[in-house]
Amino acid sequence: MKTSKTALITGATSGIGLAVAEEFAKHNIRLILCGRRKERLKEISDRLETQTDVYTLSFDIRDRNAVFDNIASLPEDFKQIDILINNAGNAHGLEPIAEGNVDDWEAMIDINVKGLLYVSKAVIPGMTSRKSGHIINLGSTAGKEVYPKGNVYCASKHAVDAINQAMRIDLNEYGIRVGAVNPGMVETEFSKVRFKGDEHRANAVYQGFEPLQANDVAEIIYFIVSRPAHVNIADLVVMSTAQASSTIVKKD
Ligand code: 8X3
Repeated sequence: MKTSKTALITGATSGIGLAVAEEFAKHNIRLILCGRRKERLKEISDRLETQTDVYTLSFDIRDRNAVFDNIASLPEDFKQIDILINNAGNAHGLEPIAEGNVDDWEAMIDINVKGLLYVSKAVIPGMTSRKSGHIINLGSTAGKEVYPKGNVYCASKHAVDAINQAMRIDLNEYGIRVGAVNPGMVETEFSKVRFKGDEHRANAVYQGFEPLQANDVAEIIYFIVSRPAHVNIADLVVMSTAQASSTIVKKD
């Protein structure tokens, strides 16, 4: 008889997703770790298996069939997903709308919006049939306000905000908890991806102030999932103390 809960985490190979996996492992939550990078998944799984049961799924969240096939392939003892952490998401580029790269736009919409929907569509039926479950959608301060050159990234995170609200409404009758965590600037590979590997530009984003670390967000997510069953943290915004909005950051 299974006693601890099972969580599926997307984007588990780095940043907030990895930190959540580590935090959950400490608390003995069983893990299904999803990501594109097989070797990284293997390394992480080898490390966390000393603390909890871990199963890994390697797929590209943009590939609809791969999402459904992989989640359907889960072995019997990992099929019951109690907690879904919709974390996978990226920014690609930071350009004014007139100069934006269409491939970047598509990648952000495909990963941040469509990928999140595919995974949710694959996981939610198990939750509705059991009439229980907890979904946490990783939004962003970029889903609460729009900043210069953020255009499509902000649009994709505003979509996550809308989907989070919609899920909470549509899943209400099943007793499923749904909530979003919307972080501001977190020092991860986020800016390196946004600036296509330009470390200098990426590092500059987090210089001159103390940004959030992935672990700060992971601890909050564990707090959310460990509340009593009648408590649902519906929507949470977290920024470093130095940050007041997307464009106001107190730097040294
Ligand atoms: C990350 C927040 O402001 O760097 O989602 O785009 S921001």
